[in-house]
Amino acid sequence: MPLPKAELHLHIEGTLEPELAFALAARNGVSLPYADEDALREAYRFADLQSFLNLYYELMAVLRTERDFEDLADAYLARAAAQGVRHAEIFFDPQAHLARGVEMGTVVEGLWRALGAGRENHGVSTRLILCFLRDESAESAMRTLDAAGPYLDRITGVGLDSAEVGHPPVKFREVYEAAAALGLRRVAHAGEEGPPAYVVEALDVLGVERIDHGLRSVEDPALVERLVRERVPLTLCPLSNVRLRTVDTLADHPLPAMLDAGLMCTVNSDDPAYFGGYAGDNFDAVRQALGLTGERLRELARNSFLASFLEDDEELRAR
Ligand code: ES4
Ligand code: ZN
Repeated sequence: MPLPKAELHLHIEGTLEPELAFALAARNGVSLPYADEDALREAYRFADLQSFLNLYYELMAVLRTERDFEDLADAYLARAAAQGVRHAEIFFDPQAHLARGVEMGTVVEGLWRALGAGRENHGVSTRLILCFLRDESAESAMRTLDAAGPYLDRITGVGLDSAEVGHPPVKFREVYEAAAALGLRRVAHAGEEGPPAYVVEALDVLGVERIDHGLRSVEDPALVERLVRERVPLTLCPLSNVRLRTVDTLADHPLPAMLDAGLMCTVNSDDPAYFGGYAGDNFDAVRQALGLTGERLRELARNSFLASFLEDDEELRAR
């Protein structure tokens, strides 16, 4: 039995497996510039975050209808459940779809059909987190938040993702203020490729409750001390860090040192179809490469529920 866990850093578009990508391409009459699934898999060699993002956005072309988003989310929930995921807080990137003429309603309603049945069909509870693309303008982010107005009963929070360097959190101050005023929870990617100062800014300017990645926080001892003191959860993604060359090998990952320092770390999959594994695969990989003890692995699983947006009673039931 895999360890029960919550997944807190998961881009639903990053769960698009090659098989489903080709099936949806056929269903929608979209042509992909890859001969077959193996040829597509060959493209999964990334030099950095941007080289991954280029493919990630390109493959989204196959996602067109509510049913496509439903099938995508249902496939994810099945795989996650098989690896012990009991609760998933799921990112989606509406701007990437709006830009292709796919409406907010198509995305949210489609995802919701799968997520609404997720507890019954897969034993997984879920939350949805709308992410703004930080390499787009703050005005575009604000328009996106407006477009989400009719669906706010289905959206728990907002996040910030895509190309990090050169797009500091402060760019989105007003959008995050507006999101907070709407009662939305706030998270942001920071310190993946960007400097520790972006982590500080996400906390101080955007008022986030969790930091997605936050890996480069380790370069700033004062920041580490603060994150420990304030018990700010970090949603780490070890296999992602290897594939995007943020760390050289898994054996070099600072996770053990971060846990020893008292940081509230969680282990997540980010874009599992692209990075070689789902939540359980990430747990297995760090256990093997870093020799984490059973106690450490249970701490990571416990942290995942504590850092989730579940209410206390729901959290205890999910565990
Ligand atoms: C992402 Cl790994 C990662 N980093 C930033 N933005 C993203 N969007 C999807 N995956
Ligand atoms: Zn991410």
